Amino acid sequence: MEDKNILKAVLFDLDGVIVDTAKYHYKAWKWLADRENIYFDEIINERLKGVSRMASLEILLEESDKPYTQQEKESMCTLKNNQYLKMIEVLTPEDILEGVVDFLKELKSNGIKTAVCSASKSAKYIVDRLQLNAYFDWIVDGNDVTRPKPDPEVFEIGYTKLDCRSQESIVVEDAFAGIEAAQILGIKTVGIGDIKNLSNADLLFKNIKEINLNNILERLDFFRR
Ligand code: B16
Ligand code: MG
Repeated sequence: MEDKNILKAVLFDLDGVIVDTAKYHYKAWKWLADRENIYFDEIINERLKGVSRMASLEILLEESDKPYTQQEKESMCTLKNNQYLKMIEVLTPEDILEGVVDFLKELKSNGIKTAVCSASKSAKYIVDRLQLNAYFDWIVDGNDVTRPKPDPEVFEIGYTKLDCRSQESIVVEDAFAGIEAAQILGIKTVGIGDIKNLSNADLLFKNIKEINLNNILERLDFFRR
């Protein structure tokens, strides 16, 4: 029997899906923007979700007329990241978003592999702080990829490391750029968040608490093993 409709892998974005580090990214970028006298708000911040640190800075600098050298941009990224790293020192397993552990347990007990596929260079550190290592078969982070989302590289590495194919996988994402990346590979997508930011997702939930295998498999055209 052709098994292409059997779900074998779930690829999770990290920030905004497993843990709300997005709020710390926002605070750290806002701190940098204020320091440089650049206008920055939550609407602009939405475009930063899922994209790399340097690509985020480039978006933030669209509001500035001042030309910055590459070296200045790199030190701005370092300054922002240092702020961010200080903020995430406080993360504990209590910060795991509600519903995440239940869903991960359900996937494990159904023999479905899992990976974190994050643009963040701090993804491994964050998974450690959340004590979630045992639930993931692989972690792909911002150090493993050369091209940021919406390039699909991070997800391509993810399903390959899990020994699966794109059509046997789904992606769970909170960012428009991440959904776009998955769809380039033909991976079905589950968006977490608001329709106004995630109109491109195949299925959409307000939060991960609402997800379980029953309410995604059939709607994404997968069969149980
Ligand atoms: P860092 P994700 C992404 O993580 C964030 O959503 C995005 O806002 C951030 O710029 C990017 O990681 C890089 O993070 O500066 O820590 O390397 O959503 O792909 O898990
Ligand atoms: Mg995210």
